[in-house]
Amino acid sequence: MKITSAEFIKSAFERRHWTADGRPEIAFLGRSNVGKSSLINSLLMRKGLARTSNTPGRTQSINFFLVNDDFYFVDLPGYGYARVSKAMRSDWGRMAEDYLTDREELALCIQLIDARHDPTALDRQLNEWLVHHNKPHLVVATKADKLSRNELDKALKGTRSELAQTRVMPYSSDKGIGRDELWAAISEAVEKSAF
Ligand SMILES: Nc1nc2c(ncn2[C@@H]2O[C@H](COP(=O)(O)OP(=O)(O)OP(=O)(O)O)[C@@H](O)[C@H]2O)c(=O)[nH]1
Ligand SMILES: [Mg+2]
Repeated sequence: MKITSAEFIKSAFERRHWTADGRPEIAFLGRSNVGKSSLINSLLMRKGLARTSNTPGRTQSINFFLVNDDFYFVDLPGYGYARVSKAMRSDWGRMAEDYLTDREELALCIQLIDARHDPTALDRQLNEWLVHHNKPHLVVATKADKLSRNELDKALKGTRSELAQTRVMPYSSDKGIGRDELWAAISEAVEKSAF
Protein backbone atom coordinates (compact mmCIF):
# COMPACT_ATOMS: atom_id res chain seq x y z
CA MET A 1 0.00 0.00 0.00
CA LYS A 2 1.35 3.38 -0.93
CA ILE A 3 0.64 5.84 1.85
CA THR A 4 -0.14 9.24 0.43
CA SER A 5 -1.48 10.77 3.63
CA ALA A 6 -1.97 9.89 7.26
CA GLU A 7 -3.43 12.28 9.78
CA PHE A 8 -4.73 12.20 13.31
CA ILE A 9 -8.40 13.19 13.22
CA LYS A 10 -9.67 12.97 16.80
CA SER A 11 -9.78 11.34 20.20
CA ALA A 12 -13.24 10.18 21.18
CA PHE A 13 -14.24 9.68 24.79
CA GLU A 14 -17.90 9.18 23.93
CA ARG A 15 -19.86 7.53 21.18
CA ARG A 16 -21.16 10.81 19.78
CA HIS A 17 -17.57 11.76 19.01
CA TRP A 18 -16.96 8.78 16.73
CA THR A 19 -16.37 9.71 13.10
CA ALA A 20 -19.52 9.80 11.01
CA ASP A 21 -18.49 9.69 7.37
CA GLY A 22 -18.87 5.93 6.90
CA ARG A 23 -15.34 5.15 5.75
CA PRO A 24 -14.13 1.63 6.65
CA GLU A 25 -12.18 1.22 9.86
CA ILE A 26 -9.30 -1.00 10.93
CA ALA A 27 -9.23 -1.33 14.72
CA PHE A 28 -6.17 -2.14 16.85
CA LEU A 29 -6.80 -4.04 20.06
CA GLY A 30 -4.69 -5.54 22.76
CA ARG A 31 -3.49 -5.20 26.27
CA SER A 32 -1.92 -2.05 27.52
CA ASN A 33 1.70 -1.56 26.43
CA VAL A 34 1.59 -4.42 23.90
CA GLY A 35 2.48 -1.99 21.09
CA LYS A 36 -0.76 -0.88 19.39
CA SER A 37 0.28 2.73 18.86
CA SER A 38 3.76 1.63 17.72
CA LEU A 39 2.19 -0.71 15.18
CA ILE A 40 0.09 2.12 13.76
CA ASN A 41 3.15 4.34 13.45
CA SER A 42 5.15 1.54 11.86
CA LEU A 43 2.45 0.75 9.29
CA LEU A 44 2.10 4.42 8.39
CA MET A 45 5.83 5.12 8.66
CA ARG A 46 5.06 8.16 10.78
CA LYS A 47 7.01 8.21 14.02
CA GLY A 48 4.99 9.84 16.76
CA LEU A 49 1.66 10.03 14.92
CA ALA A 50 0.08 7.72 17.49
CA ARG A 51 1.50 8.43 20.93
CA THR A 52 3.58 5.66 22.41
CA SER A 53 5.04 5.30 25.85
CA ASN A 54 6.58 2.98 28.38
CA THR A 55 3.75 3.82 30.73
CA PRO A 56 0.91 1.34 30.27
CA GLY A 57 -2.47 2.94 29.77
CA ARG A 58 -1.20 5.73 27.56
CA THR A 59 -4.10 5.55 25.11
CA GLN A 60 -7.31 6.11 27.04
CA SER A 61 -9.61 7.25 24.28
CA ILE A 62 -10.60 5.87 20.89
CA ASN A 63 -8.28 7.59 18.44
CA PHE A 64 -9.06 7.97 14.75
CA PHE A 65 -6.38 8.31 12.07
CA LEU A 66 -7.39 8.93 8.46
CA VAL A 67 -5.25 7.09 5.91
CA ASN A 68 -5.08 8.09 2.23
CA ASP A 69 -8.36 9.92 2.74
CA ASP A 70 -9.87 6.47 2.29
CA PHE A 71 -10.12 4.53 5.57
CA TYR A 72 -9.42 4.92 9.29
CA PHE A 73 -7.01 3.31 11.68
CA VAL A 74 -8.64 3.18 15.11
CA ASP A 75 -6.40 2.95 18.18
CA LEU A 76 -8.45 1.50 21.03
CA PRO A 77 -7.53 1.76 24.71
CA GLY A 78 -5.53 -1.17 26.05
CA TYR A 79 -6.99 -3.67 28.47
CA GLY A 80 -5.49 -5.44 31.44
CA TYR A 81 -3.83 -2.45 33.01
CA ALA A 82 -4.19 -3.07 36.71
CA ARG A 83 -3.15 0.28 38.08
CA VAL A 84 -6.33 2.17 37.36
CA SER A 85 -9.51 2.13 39.40
CA LYS A 86 -12.10 -0.57 38.76
CA ALA A 87 -14.60 2.03 37.61
CA MET A 88 -12.17 3.35 35.05
CA ARG A 89 -11.34 -0.15 33.87
CA SER A 90 -14.96 -1.00 33.25
CA ASP A 91 -15.41 2.34 31.46
CA TRP A 92 -12.63 1.42 29.05
CA GLY A 93 -14.02 -2.06 28.60
CA ARG A 94 -17.49 -0.75 27.91
CA MET A 95 -16.25 1.86 25.48
CA ALA A 96 -14.25 -0.68 23.50
CA GLU A 97 -17.00 -3.29 23.61
CA ASP A 98 -19.64 -0.78 22.47
CA TYR A 99 -17.42 0.14 19.59
CA LEU A 100 -16.68 -3.47 18.61
CA THR A 101 -20.28 -4.56 18.94
CA ASP A 102 -22.03 -1.75 17.14
CA ARG A 103 -19.62 -0.30 14.66
CA GLU A 104 -20.79 -1.06 11.13
CA GLU A 105 -17.72 0.58 9.60
CA LEU A 106 -15.47 -2.01 11.25
CA ALA A 107 -13.68 -3.80 8.40
CA LEU A 108 -10.99 -5.61 10.39
CA CYS A 109 -9.95 -6.07 14.02
CA ILE A 110 -6.22 -6.45 14.52
CA GLN A 111 -5.59 -8.05 17.90
CA LEU A 112 -2.06 -7.65 19.20
CA ILE A 113 -0.35 -10.10 21.47
CA ASP A 114 3.22 -10.09 22.72
CA ALA A 115 5.23 -12.62 20.68
CA ARG A 116 7.35 -13.39 23.73
CA HIS A 117 4.52 -14.61 25.91
CA ASP A 118 1.59 -16.99 25.74
CA PRO A 119 -1.70 -15.17 25.21
CA THR A 120 -3.01 -13.94 28.57
CA ALA A 121 -6.45 -14.83 29.90
CA LEU A 122 -7.75 -11.47 28.63
CA ASP A 123 -6.13 -12.05 25.22
CA ARG A 124 -7.93 -15.38 24.95
CA GLN A 125 -11.19 -13.86 26.13
CA LEU A 126 -11.06 -11.12 23.51
CA ASN A 127 -10.11 -13.61 20.83
CA GLU A 128 -13.03 -15.86 21.75
CA TRP A 129 -15.34 -12.85 21.66
CA LEU A 130 -14.14 -11.89 18.16
CA VAL A 131 -14.55 -15.46 16.91
CA HIS A 132 -17.95 -15.87 18.55
CA HIS A 133 -19.26 -12.60 17.09
CA ASN A 134 -17.89 -13.36 13.63
CA LYS A 135 -15.81 -10.20 13.55
CA PRO A 136 -13.26 -10.11 10.75
CA HIS A 137 -10.04 -10.31 12.69
CA LEU A 138 -6.45 -11.46 12.82
CA VAL A 139 -3.76 -11.65 15.46
CA VAL A 140 -0.43 -9.89 15.22
CA ALA A 141 2.32 -11.28 17.46
CA THR A 142 4.38 -8.15 17.95
CA LYS A 143 7.83 -7.35 19.37
CA ALA A 144 9.08 -10.28 17.24
CA ASP A 145 12.50 -8.56 17.11
CA LYS A 146 12.99 -9.56 20.73
CA LEU A 147 13.08 -13.27 19.83
CA SER A 148 15.51 -15.38 17.84
CA ARG A 149 14.19 -17.04 14.68
CA ASN A 150 13.86 -20.35 16.54
CA GLU A 151 12.13 -18.84 19.53
CA LEU A 152 9.74 -16.97 17.25
CA ASP A 153 8.83 -20.08 15.27
CA LYS A 154 8.17 -21.94 18.48
CA ALA A 155 6.09 -19.12 19.93
CA LEU A 156 4.02 -18.78 16.73
CA LYS A 157 3.36 -22.49 16.68
CA GLY A 158 2.07 -22.35 20.25
CA THR A 159 -0.12 -19.31 19.62
CA ARG A 160 -1.53 -20.75 16.41
CA SER A 161 -2.57 -23.94 18.14
CA GLU A 162 -4.08 -22.01 21.03
CA LEU A 163 -5.97 -19.51 18.82
CA ALA A 164 -6.84 -22.13 16.26
CA GLN A 165 -9.57 -20.18 14.45
CA THR A 166 -7.48 -17.08 13.90
CA ARG A 167 -4.78 -16.12 11.44
CA VAL A 168 -1.63 -15.24 13.41
CA MET A 169 1.22 -13.24 11.88
CA PRO A 170 4.51 -12.05 13.37
CA TYR A 171 5.38 -8.37 13.47
CA SER A 172 8.04 -5.98 14.68
CA SER A 173 7.36 -2.27 14.80
CA ASP A 174 11.04 -1.69 15.42
CA LYS A 175 12.31 -3.72 12.47
CA GLY A 176 9.31 -3.68 10.16
CA ILE A 177 9.07 -7.50 10.16
CA GLY A 178 5.70 -8.58 8.75
CA ARG A 179 4.76 -5.16 7.42
CA ASP A 180 3.99 -6.20 3.81
CA GLU A 181 1.95 -9.18 4.88
CA LEU A 182 -0.13 -7.15 7.30
CA TRP A 183 -0.70 -4.38 4.74
CA ALA A 184 -1.94 -7.00 2.26
CA ALA A 185 -4.52 -8.19 4.80
CA ILE A 186 -5.57 -4.61 5.57
CA SER A 187 -5.93 -3.67 1.89
CA GLU A 188 -8.05 -6.73 1.28
CA ALA A 189 -10.35 -5.88 4.20
CA VAL A 190 -10.71 -2.27 3.07
CA GLU A 191 -11.54 -3.32 -0.50
CA LYS A 192 -14.07 -5.86 0.69
CA SER A 193 -15.90 -3.31 2.77
CA ALA A 194 -15.97 -0.61 0.07
CA PHE A 195 -19.16 -0.52 -1.94
N1 LIG B 1 11.38 -3.95 20.58
C1 LIG B 1 10.13 -3.56 20.30
N2 LIG B 1 9.50 -2.69 21.13
C2 LIG B 1 8.24 -2.32 20.83
C3 LIG B 1 7.55 -2.82 19.67
N3 LIG B 1 6.31 -2.29 19.64
C4 LIG B 1 6.22 -1.49 20.75
N4 LIG B 1 7.36 -1.49 21.46
C5 LIG B 1 7.60 -0.75 22.72
O1 LIG B 1 6.61 -1.10 23.67
C6 LIG B 1 6.19 0.04 24.46
C7 LIG B 1 4.69 0.24 24.37
O2 LIG B 1 4.32 0.57 23.04
P1 LIG B 1 2.97 1.37 22.70
O3 LIG B 1 2.88 1.37 21.21
O4 LIG B 1 2.90 2.67 23.40
O5 LIG B 1 1.87 0.37 23.33
P2 LIG B 1 0.27 0.53 23.35
O6 LIG B 1 -0.29 -0.83 23.13
O7 LIG B 1 -0.18 1.59 22.41
O8 LIG B 1 0.02 0.95 24.87
P3 LIG B 1 -1.26 1.70 25.53
O9 LIG B 1 -1.56 2.91 24.70
O10 LIG B 1 -0.79 2.01 26.90
O11 LIG B 1 -2.39 0.72 25.53
C8 LIG B 1 7.01 1.21 23.91
O12 LIG B 1 8.12 1.38 24.75
C9 LIG B 1 7.44 0.75 22.53
O13 LIG B 1 8.64 1.34 22.10
C10 LIG B 1 8.28 -3.73 18.81
O14 LIG B 1 7.79 -4.24 17.78
N5 LIG B 1 9.56 -4.06 19.18
MG1 LIG C 1 -1.25 3.29 22.77
